[in-house]
Amino acid sequence: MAKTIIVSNRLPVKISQEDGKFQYKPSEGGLATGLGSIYKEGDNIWIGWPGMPVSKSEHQKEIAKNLKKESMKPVFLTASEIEEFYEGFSNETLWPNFHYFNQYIVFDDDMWKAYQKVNKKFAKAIEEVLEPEDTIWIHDYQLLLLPQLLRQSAPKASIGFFLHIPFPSYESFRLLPWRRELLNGMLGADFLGFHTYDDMRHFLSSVNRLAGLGNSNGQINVDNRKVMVDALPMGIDYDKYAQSAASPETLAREVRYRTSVGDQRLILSIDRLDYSKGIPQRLKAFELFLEENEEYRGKVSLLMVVVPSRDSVGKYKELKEEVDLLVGRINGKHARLNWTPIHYFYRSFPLHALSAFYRMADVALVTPMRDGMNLVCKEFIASKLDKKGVLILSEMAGASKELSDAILINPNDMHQLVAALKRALTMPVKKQIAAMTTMQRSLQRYNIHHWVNLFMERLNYIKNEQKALETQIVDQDIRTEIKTNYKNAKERLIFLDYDGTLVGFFSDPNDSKPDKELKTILKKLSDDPKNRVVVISGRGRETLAEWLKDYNIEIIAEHGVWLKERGKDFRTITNLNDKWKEAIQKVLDGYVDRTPGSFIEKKDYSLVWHYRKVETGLGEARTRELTSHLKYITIDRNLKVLEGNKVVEIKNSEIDKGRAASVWLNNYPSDFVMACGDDWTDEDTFKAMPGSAYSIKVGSTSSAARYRVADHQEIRDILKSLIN
Ligand code: GDG
Repeated sequence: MAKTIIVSNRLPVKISQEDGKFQYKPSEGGLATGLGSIYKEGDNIWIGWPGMPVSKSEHQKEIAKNLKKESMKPVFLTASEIEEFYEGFSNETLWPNFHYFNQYIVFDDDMWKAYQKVNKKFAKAIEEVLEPEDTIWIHDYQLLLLPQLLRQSAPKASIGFFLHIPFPSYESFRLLPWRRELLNGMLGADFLGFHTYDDMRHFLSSVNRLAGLGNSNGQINVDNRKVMVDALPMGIDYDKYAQSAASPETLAREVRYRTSVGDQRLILSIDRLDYSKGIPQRLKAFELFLEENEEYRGKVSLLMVVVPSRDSVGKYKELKEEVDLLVGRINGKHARLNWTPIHYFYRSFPLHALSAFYRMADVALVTPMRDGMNLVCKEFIASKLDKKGVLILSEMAGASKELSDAILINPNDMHQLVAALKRALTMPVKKQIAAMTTMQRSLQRYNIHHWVNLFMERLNYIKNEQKALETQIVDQDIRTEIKTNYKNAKERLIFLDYDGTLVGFFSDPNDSKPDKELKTILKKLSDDPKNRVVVISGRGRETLAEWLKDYNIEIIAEHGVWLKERGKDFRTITNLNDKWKEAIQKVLDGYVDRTPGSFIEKKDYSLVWHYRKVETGLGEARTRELTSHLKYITIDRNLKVLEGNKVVEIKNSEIDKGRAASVWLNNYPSDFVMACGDDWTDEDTFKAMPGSAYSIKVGSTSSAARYRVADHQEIRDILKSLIN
């Protein structure tokens, strides 16, 4: 039976050694709870590092055996791998880069090598259990190369990837010497999920710039495989936090803690020790708040939990020292015998203690400089059973996109933060309840289970799309069928689009004249007296007439404006008018003035704005502007505006390739009809074809054609098989 394989750097288990014996404790992380319902089912399995170096092979065997019972499979890392792959490349290169702390990046080839090596190690561990129908869900920045490694060994596998931290803008990502390899690694997945739309668009922009691949509604065509990218904000196990907040153990703790803290109003802050979380900035803001608002001294305390993390990495050690100093300084300066400004804990607490803190807090102060999502703020909201309390949230956290009812702040703006604290502490209860109610509703709905289901649903969706495209592929059987029907036919009609179908794309469109191979194909095909070969293109009639003059070929030019039947001159399909061209040309001239590298192509009944030589991104932005501009000025002129491959074309509405092709279909009844094309203008041709025709689309976007091939070379191969 097909199974699901979850892969993350860490397994959802904490292993410790007591008196030589290994102890296993499930970890309480959000991901572990969310995926718990999946990985424990049937043959499903979670693969990852067990969190400690284990060098002895008998220990490894014992741990593997015990974890197997819990549906887990360990990947053991050596001490140097932990240092170079995990602490090194993952946490000293990728982490700072993805969180825009570029001054902290360590560029080190050995760490990169270790990263590659460990990703391969993970790939091997997966391959040991992987079967063809399995689904693999890979998590996070430590495993960016894994999707592509698995794609190579299992081309048909269903591979999903989720990034838990931000994906940086291209301007940050491009700094990494290994940016292409990393991106290529990720593109091995079928579905890539990010927390926010910003992360998703940053990723798509890097894919565009580094791999030259555009996207349509988040779908990218990677080596003829459809890859989907989407924003899928991770939720929390809402009920777990709500229930924990109501539990007797939590209530008992709250009473105890209250007695110790006294009658203070409480501001709560909980994070892992990390420079991305903005802990020093938060402390300084609290200090400034006390200095500017004397009346709150003795009345408000900051309860700050910092969970130890990555303390063997240099920057984290420095941060720890900075935080210790700041807390010491502020407490030293402001404390009174009966009041401690900051209750600071550098350790972790059990869930019930956290729940008690969440319940007690009047204000949660969540102010990361950058955060992929941030779950703490969501847990705070879920724990507020009486709906009283205020969340101050950094706009740099992914969660801010969902929690717009919080007080949103820029963590670099100290004065805004101080003002936010004042606002939170004076907010009327009614307002607190209103904001909390809205946020709770949203978090209840978009909870962790919803997130897991949606991820799986999206991955299945794109896999099914891929399969649907595959069923139409021109395989050997279809080739044979085409060939047999071709041979048996008495009259044949063959429509061939030119660019993208008979030739590939060149940076200069004048380079795409027929080459030697194409010349031979066109010659043989058009010399056969049973054949009528029609080249049906968007190009101007002069170019086509010149390039095809040596063959017995008929022509449809300018997407159907000009028709040339055998032995006759070019004629237009109807009485077309071109009076509109002057006014539209003026508009286009304005865009050429503002867009270096772009130019206008003038055809008899259409105008084309080309931007293939324009800076990536700028051309696309101008296209959006131009098409919305044209929408208004073409409305009463009977024109249509069409976007193509780095072009925008304006032409009369009554023109399309399908109408032109129908002229041949009506005049020359045939018992073999074939039409080949690659872009949306060819869709009109495909739609005009009779049901028995062989309509063949080049490429993997959706199409009305019956069949599809990967590239123009395959079209040539099919044509060659017919004429030889
Ligand atoms: C990464 C991304 C993204 C904290 N102290 C204790 C404790 N915690 C738990 C919290 C929360 C979790 O740790 C922290 O999660 P965050 O989301 O806030 O931050 P990261 O660890 O940096 O997580 C982040 C996340 O991945 C998920 O995609 O949101 O942006 O950086 O659940 O409750 N748990 C216990 N004791 C503590 O003292 N038991």
